[in-house]
Amino acid sequence: MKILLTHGYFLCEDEIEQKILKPYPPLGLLYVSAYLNEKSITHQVFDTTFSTIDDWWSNLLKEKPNLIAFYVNLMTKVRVIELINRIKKEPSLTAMKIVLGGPDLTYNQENYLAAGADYLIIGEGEVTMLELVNTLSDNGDISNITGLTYLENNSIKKNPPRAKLKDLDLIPNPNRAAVPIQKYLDCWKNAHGQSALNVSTQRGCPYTCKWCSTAVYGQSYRRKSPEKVVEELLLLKETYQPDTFWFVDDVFTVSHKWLRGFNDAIKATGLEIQYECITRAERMNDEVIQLLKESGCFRVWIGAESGSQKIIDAMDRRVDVNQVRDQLIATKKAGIETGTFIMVGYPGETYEDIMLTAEYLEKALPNHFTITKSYPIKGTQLYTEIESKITVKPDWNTTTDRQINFERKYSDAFYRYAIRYIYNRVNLKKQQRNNSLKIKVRIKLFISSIMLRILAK
Ligand code: B12
Ligand code: SF4
Repeated sequence: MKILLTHGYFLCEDEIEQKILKPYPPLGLLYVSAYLNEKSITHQVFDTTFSTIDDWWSNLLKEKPNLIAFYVNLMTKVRVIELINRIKKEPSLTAMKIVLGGPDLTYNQENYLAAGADYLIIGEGEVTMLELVNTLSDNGDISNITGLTYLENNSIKKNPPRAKLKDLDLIPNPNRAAVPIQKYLDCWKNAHGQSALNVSTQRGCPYTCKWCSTAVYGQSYRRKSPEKVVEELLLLKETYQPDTFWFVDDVFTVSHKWLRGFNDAIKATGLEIQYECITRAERMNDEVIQLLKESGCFRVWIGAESGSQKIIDAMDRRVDVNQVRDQLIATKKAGIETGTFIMVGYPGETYEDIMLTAEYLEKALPNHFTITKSYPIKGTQLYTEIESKITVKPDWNTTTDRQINFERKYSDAFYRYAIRYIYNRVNLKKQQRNNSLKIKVRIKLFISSIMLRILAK
């Protein structure tokens, strides 16, 4: 059977990312590819990131695989569905089977099948994909493949869930050789002076933040051994020489024991790296900061999402805002760059909560922060909570969950100004600290503050 693995992310079509220019190879897809390779399943990988849709299409018509498998997430859904439609309309591709995998499937299975997919791989993809390919090749019975959903006589057949992989050390490293890694590194280097490569050491997260999707790994926590991770890093250094690494793990410092082991393994091999990671404040302390620094961490993102404890609690984030602030300050003091994430427009959030968020950021003064207007991802607890209050739910096939809107306390304009206001307040504080106060920021803050007060009424 001729198999093609691909995804639907085209950098040339993403105007926002063209400004950010921080692309990463599709790790999940490359894990699946590595596993198929290990089991001697011949296949092709077509990485769309630096390609055009025309090139992708030409390759498809040339190769005419029997089975095409896409990675799909909330954002790439729209493009993947367009590509599926195109395949369905092409007479020479009618026999081709379409498989989907990735985080957006679990809670949208009916929609993806209605959009033309033949098979959905729910959860971790490695073993399910292998079993599907083998079973289809042998004309076998797919009803025994756990983790698989498909249509049978026009009704949906959801096989029982796939058991989670127990030992991550046993799965092969992502098949990075299948994608043009150098293009990713060059893109980073040209735009930022430093290249970066993504690495995963952990699967699952034991926490319960209501807006976060746990569709693939559930509330689990599994990890590669520190030695295996260091082995992968050494190989990547040797093969690609990236300047930095980004650990895509949900909570990098969740296990202090693991972190000590990681630090020891790095020292034992003499590996020198610089890396960036994400974690939670209550999994930080002075020892952790020291371990991060020693092992090469140059930037850590610690999320609070809000400066108001009331909103943090409403999110079930399970962290104390003062602890987040203190850990951001302590980490920066130790010489590690800090970053944090902010969300506005969460249900229950008021003007006063937004003021608390601005105050919290002024005190914590992270080097970087992002602000998002909260949106409900299907399958999350937030989605369930706001479902009856949805005001805008555009056509599923052509829009993403980011475009779903729900009844909030204030208008859309209020949240736009809230975002500007928070940025302006933090910028002003930073300028005050650096004695480089610019009148422009004061004016911007004044305007956004007045607008916010008017719109809050
Ligand atoms: C790194 C990351 C990013 C990076 C992506 C870089 C890259 N190219 O990898 C950046 C920062 C760009 C990013 C952006 C966004 N992200 Co993001 N991201 C992640 C994160 C933290 C790790 C992804 C990862 O590498 N995981 C490790 C791999 C091994 O896991 P995996 O991809 O799930 O793969 C497994 C299965 O899904 C399956 N599988 C995967 N691919 C395939 C392919 C086939 C053919 C098959 C059969 C199976 C299969 O098998 C794999 C191995 O078992 C995840 C959370 C997480 N912990 O996974 C969120 C996550 C994927 N992101 C999410 C979101 C919402 C976004 C954004 C929409 C955020 C935003 N507001 O802009 C954007 C979308 C960007 C885009 N255009 O696609 C959500 C997706 C929810 C959903 N329903 O789709 C997640 C799950 C976060 C969350 N917990 O809510 N993200
Ligand atoms: S936001 Fe982070 S800590 Fe919370 S559940 Fe998601 S991955 Fe876990």
